[in-house]
Amino acid sequence: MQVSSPQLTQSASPFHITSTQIELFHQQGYLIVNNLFTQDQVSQIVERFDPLFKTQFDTGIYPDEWYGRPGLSQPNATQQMTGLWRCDRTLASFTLSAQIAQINATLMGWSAARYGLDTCWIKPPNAPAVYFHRNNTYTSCIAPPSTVTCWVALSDVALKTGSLEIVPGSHFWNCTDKIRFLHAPKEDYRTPLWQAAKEAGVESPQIVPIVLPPGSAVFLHGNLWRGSGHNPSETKIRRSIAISSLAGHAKFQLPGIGDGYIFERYRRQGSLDIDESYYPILWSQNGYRTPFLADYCEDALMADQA
Ligand SMILES: O=C(O)CCC(=O)C(=O)O
Repeated sequence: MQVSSPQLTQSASPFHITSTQIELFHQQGYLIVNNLFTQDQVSQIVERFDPLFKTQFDTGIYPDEWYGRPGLSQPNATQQMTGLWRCDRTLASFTLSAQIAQINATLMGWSAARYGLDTCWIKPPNAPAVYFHRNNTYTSCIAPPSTVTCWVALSDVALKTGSLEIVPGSHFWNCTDKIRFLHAPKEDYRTPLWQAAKEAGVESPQIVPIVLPPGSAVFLHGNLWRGSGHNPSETKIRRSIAISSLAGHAKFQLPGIGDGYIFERYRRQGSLDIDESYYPILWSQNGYRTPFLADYCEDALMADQA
């Protein structure tokens, strides 16, 4: 196993993605974009986490998935919450932003992108590892079973704070994965990666720790293998937010095909259409955006561009 540094890429405006960046994304399975959020925006997001994990939901709606509850979980447990936009309109103004959906769609060559998942990851000092996995494994009840994630650092992210780790090029691997409970594995958190590499005939996968300052982002192909190590810091909390899109034209697979323990909650009986009330279209080449969004929240990043 080798560990090396990721290739940095720069763009004039973080929201303008060049053809070179798209090419790099397809070759490597990831793309780093610096300064996607301002420090003020990072603070606006981070301020919302404490009330959420204390069960104070702005909209009164509970999240889809929720780990690391103060008073209930181990104090060093990784805090993860998914389905943030339904709980909190400030977070929704970022996670439903057309700007991020446009980058996600552009990298994937989609003419539109809809909401997929929005998740915060908060790793307190001494937080345990997160199993290596592929995000597309969690999307297999959707056609195409394809997602792309904008993972934004909300604190300094580095090996010494339990960095996100990725394996460049692993989005091409012909291998299997299965849905797992990702938190605090008893075995080596890289075990699923070693198994996948073996299946794919890759002898020595190159693991790259992502190093980012707050506000900078890495875009991840849904088939790219990723995980994160334990946070060895005694004082520093590592925080991020992951904003994933599905293709605008995505549908459900026929019932019984694939898995999606969150998506399946929102399947309409008798239809393969994905309901825009739960999975709104956030950006389209033709300008369409699901109408209710205009009343639900601002677009925090659009306002910044104006
Ligand atoms: O931030 C982490 O520690 C894990 C994130 C992750 O695995 C993901 O976004 O898929």
